[in-house]
Amino acid sequence: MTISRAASYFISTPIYYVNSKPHIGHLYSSLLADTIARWQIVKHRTTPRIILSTGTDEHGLKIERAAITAQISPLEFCNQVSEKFRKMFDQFSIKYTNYIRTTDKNHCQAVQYVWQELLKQNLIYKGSYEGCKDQVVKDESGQTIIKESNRPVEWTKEKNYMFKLNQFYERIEQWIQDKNPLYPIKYNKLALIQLHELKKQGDISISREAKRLSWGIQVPNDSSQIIYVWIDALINYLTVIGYPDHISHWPPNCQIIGKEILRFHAIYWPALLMGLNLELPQQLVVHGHWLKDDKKMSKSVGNVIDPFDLLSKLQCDGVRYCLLREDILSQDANFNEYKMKKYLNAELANTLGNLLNRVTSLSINPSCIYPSRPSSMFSSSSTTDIINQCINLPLRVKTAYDSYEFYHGIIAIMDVLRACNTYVQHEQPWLLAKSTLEYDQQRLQILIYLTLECLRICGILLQPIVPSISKQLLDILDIDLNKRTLHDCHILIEHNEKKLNIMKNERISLYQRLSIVENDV
Ligand code: ME8
Repeated sequence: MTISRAASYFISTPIYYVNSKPHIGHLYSSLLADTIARWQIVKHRTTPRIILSTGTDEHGLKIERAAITAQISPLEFCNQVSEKFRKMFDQFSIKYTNYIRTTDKNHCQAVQYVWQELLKQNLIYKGSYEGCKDQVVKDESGQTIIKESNRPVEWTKEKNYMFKLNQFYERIEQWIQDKNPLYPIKYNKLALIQLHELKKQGDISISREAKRLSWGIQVPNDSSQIIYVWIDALINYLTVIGYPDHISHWPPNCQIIGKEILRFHAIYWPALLMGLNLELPQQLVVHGHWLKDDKKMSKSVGNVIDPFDLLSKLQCDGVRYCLLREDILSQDANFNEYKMKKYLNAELANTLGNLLNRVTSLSINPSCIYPSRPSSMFSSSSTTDIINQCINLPLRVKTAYDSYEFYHGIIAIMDVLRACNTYVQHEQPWLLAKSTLEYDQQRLQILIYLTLECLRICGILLQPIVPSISKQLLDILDIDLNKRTLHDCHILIEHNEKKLNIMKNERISLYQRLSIVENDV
């Protein structure tokens, strides 16, 4: 096995169960990964090679049952739903480099290889599993029932293979304490609590009897057993980088997960990697849940928001903006379409769009020019303020984006754009344009130049969030493709006067205003 170490960045998302169609919760995890990956590109002078993996988790009883209900074969069922996920990612500009399906042949091989390796390390033994195969809840009378079907629980005892998780608890605890690999930081504490709970149970069962569950990957040399779906699923992160033959990048720089799968990623996953003598991920980024009316969005509750429906109303960049505009890392958040539309109107249309429209309008900038840097910059308090805000903005945004708090970055950008709108309003450029005084003309040039500089910087910093709107903006400003990085974000750059890529009289709409009504929720 070889591991190549070119300058690359590997980020993964969970792989999604295909027992239900995609909703915005799934979209969010992959969108977050895509935004982080795009930020790596904006942040670095030389573009790193990005590996962004996402995909679908296709084995297990739930999926077998869903296929029976749909009256098609499990594979046909998986093909159909997996394709919907892929389509969703494509339509929301999620630039994944690897789309993995756990039914892929190379994945099944990788899982069986891992099994053999763990056997060689003497980490797997035959034991028995006692418990319930389904997720259970208590009903109103206090009886334990199966969550999905509401049927009484059937407790089972069967022969299984066990994994020696016991051997790893201490090392995992050490890892969490020393490295704080989970972000937001509070999840390190939670992972330690979960670890202490699990420790009481000792080793874990990692196979199921094939007579109860046939839709899965068989244990090598034992056709009576199927590999536990979570072991199968976690190994996807190895399959995507070419394990076991040639690993193109290891360890992952960042792995995105929803908070409900913390235990699997903070405990089982590092244990497996330790068993394989592989390095542990550098960071696990955990996010909260999208709720609808204070309930977690999920198929079983029936309160899911359909991303395709939203796409037709808000467009790709509109949905991206709304989802990233909300703080969902440290907490859960309600999805509220009315609020989202208000953000879009107030920020993308009225603040960003409006500023560009003003500075390119016929009455202010009739020849549609991006002036060269004026030789003297009047140091009035308003110009100094805009210049200072633009100087400070890149670092503010970098700090926010580096901590995956994209909403903080967006707020900082909008603050500056709003301030710039106020500056324009205050300077009354439509009057300056009519004046014949040299002083007024200079002031107008400064205003146009500063406003376009401000838009250029904001456009660069918005690239990870709204890639197509920022591309449109930077193209209009005629910014070189290789001058769109964080390092190009300093204000007052020198360049020759140039024409904006916009026709006279053309109205620019970076984002169409949306009509909203009060009860449109
Ligand atoms: O757990 N809000 O798959 P899954 C935010 N196959 N994110 C949400 C969400 C919500 N309401 N609902 C789902 C599985 N997600 C396993 C994972 S990984 C090796 C195997 C996101 O289809 C969130 O990232 O239930 C969550 O962890 C993931 O989808 C779970 O998707």
